[in-house]
Order: sequence, then C-alpha cells, then structure tokens
Amino acid sequence: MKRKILVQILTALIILGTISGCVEKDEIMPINKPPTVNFNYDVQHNKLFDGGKVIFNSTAIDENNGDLTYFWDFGDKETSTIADPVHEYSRNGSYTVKLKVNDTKNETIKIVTILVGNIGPIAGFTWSAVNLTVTFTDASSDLNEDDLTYAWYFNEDFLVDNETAGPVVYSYPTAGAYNVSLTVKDPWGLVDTSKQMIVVKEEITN
Ligand SMILES: [Ca+2]
Ligand SMILES: [Ca+2]
Repeated sequence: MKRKILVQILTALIILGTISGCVEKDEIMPINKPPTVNFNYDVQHNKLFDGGKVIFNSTAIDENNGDLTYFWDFGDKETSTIADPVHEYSRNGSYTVKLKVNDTKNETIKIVTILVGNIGPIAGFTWSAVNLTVTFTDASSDLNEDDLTYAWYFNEDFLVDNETAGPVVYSYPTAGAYNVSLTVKDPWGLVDTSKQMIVVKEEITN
C-alpha cells in the first residue's frame, strides 16, 4: 500500500515537472516565425519563337535571421536552389512557378503563374435562338490578352468574317440542325476553332 502511494506521488511529481518544464521552455524559446517570401521576374522572349529566358529575383525576409535555403520549381520539371536564378524555358506556355524558402524550422511557399512567349487563343461561343434567328456571342480567350480576329461559319461552308467578337446575328432560311463554328486567330498566327451543332425551330402559331 505504502509503495503504491509512493508510486502515485512520484508519478504526480513527474507530470508536474513535465508541465512546468514545458511552460519554462515556451517562455525561454522565442517563437520562430516563417520567412516572408516574394519574387519578381522578367520574361525575355520574342513571341515569334518558342521558349524564352526568365530572370527571377527573390526577396525573402526572416525576422529571426534564420539561415535561408531556396527551392524553385519552375513548372517545367526543372528546379533550382539558388536565390536569384535565370531559367531558360524550351517551350512557350503558362507555368506555375513555386518558390519555397526554408529557415530550417519553417517554410513559406510563394506561387505565381507566369506566361512565357505567345500562347494560342481558345475559341468558344454561346448562342440563343428566337424562331429562326440566332444570336451568337463570342466566349473566346487568349492568355496574352491579344486582339483576336474572328471567322464565323453559320452552316459549314457559309463563312462570315468578323474583325470583332460580335455578337453576330444570323437568320436561317429553314428549321433544322446546323454545324456552326468559330475560328479565332491571334496576331502571331495561332488559331483555334470551336464547333457546335445547333438546332433551330420555327415557332408554331395557331
Ligand atoms: Ca524564422
Ligand atoms: Ca496569344
């Protein structure tokens, strides 16, 4: 019995010791804050060619003056561990660049999507019909925000060129299903086409 009480007292003392130890530890150890991370970049490219060089400059500040290490993921399966790398992309594209900065205890990640060179447009459109008259509205996009040219085909071989996005209105001679397409082109010659089969009906009046 005496032994059991002794064990209980010892256990209680150990727990108390551990708790007070933790409190002391927290008071003594300064809280490590993760670094503040940012970067800027300069894309050196000619839109007519594929790929380009990008000069990256990082800014990382750590309040606790931790030893900082850098890890770049350029989004094209290439990486670097230097603070201010210069990276050569072999293809044009939209890349998600991640910079991880570690102060040996905490890590901060900065993610930026960058554009290298010219990226082709994506064609798209919506339509709405009133009887045989259809209004087509452009929904195309270009990541470079290039001005696009438009070519609407209201019924396969019937072409209407448009320099602007529209909306364009076309009245079909008869009810039926029609293959409509929109081809968009950016100033660098990249094109995309969106196709839809639409069905127009005549309103039935009694
Ligand atoms: Ca820190
Ligand atoms: Ca473009």
